[in-house]
Amino acid sequence: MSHDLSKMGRNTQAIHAGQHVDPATGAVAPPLFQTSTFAFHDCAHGAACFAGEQKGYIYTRMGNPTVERLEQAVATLEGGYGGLSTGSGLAALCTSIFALLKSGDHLVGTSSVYGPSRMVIERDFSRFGIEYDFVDTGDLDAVRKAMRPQTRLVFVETPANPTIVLTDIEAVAEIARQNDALLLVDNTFCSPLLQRPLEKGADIVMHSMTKFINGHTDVVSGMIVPGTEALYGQIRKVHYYLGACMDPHQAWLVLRGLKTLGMRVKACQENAIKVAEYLEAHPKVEWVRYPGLESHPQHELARRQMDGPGALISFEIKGGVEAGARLLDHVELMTLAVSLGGIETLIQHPSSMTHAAMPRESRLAAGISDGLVRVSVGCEDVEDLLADFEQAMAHV
Ligand code: LCS
Repeated sequence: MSHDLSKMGRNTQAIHAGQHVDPATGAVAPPLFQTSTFAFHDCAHGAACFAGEQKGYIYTRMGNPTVERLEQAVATLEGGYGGLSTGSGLAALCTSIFALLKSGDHLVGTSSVYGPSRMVIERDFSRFGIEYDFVDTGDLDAVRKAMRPQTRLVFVETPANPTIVLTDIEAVAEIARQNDALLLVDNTFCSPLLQRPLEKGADIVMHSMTKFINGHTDVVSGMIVPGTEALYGQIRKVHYYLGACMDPHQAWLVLRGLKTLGMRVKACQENAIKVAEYLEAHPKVEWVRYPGLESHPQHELARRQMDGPGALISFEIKGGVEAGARLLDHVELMTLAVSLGGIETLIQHPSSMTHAAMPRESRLAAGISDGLVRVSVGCEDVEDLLADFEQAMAHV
């Protein structure tokens, strides 16, 4: 093959990166190697594979051809050195932290991240002596102030779940570099179609591929994409042993979803812009937070850093929690469910659902108000979504 996919468009990459016609059969779709182990030709071959002297598959936790296709595809889309797939997005985060930090190290994180991502650091990694501060990483002074001599990792989610606060990746990468710390960006809300943190100076990108990359609400999965060979090697060593690996069938399904990432992101984003405008103009809505609206305080940063405002919107209904619950209890086409980034529109209430495990005080300090409602806009016909909002709003 003479073409260089790294120089091609994102849609082309989503369809072709990591893919090739199967040499044994000519199959165009990726073969599913649903096997836990691989036979060696003889003892010498087995020993050479284990010694790393010969390329060969050994055991699926250590590598599998179907999983590798997905790793190559996402790494190409992110412009990274390689991909390390995991059984979930949280496994991608935990594997990264486990590989990069040690007792006594300090982590600075975005205060409004997916609730369990924060809880696992505060509650569990802290048991191993890892210290942390969660701050509004959209405020660069807050990031600078939180840095300590022991800070080795800055963990940013942008746009943040569920506040849709943005973090300037380039600026935070510089702060991290000056402190000899690494920058890990959770790119789940954007997917590589809309944001490529490694190009902006991040060291590692992670995804919950449960969301946009798979896109069909039928798989839980994650991916780590280190920017350099050294970081890839450091995390891969831990990835082998931690056991947070991906099953080949998961990978096969995500490969299938990934091919339509470009058109899905485009379609749900077009819908989201209209839904955000509808909500902003609605007399029963207190406020709307969406990077595509001029009212977003970081609208300019969104234009600079992202290739589009995405499909996640947060808003609050006048009357707070009770009024919001009336809206959520009356949606018909939209589904009251957690998760995001799928083809169907999902709507949920973070303070009683995705972020319920966070103490109320930290939640409020992170900007997650009691009445905040989050919607992940899907690919339905937008008129039908607006009609559903209109009928549900009538109950508020
Ligand atoms: N990172 C972000 C930004 C997420 O939104 C999630 C899950 C994760 C990581 C964890 O990924 P998982 O292990 O679930 O694949 N976010 C969810 C949410 O907002 N609702 O339900 C799950």
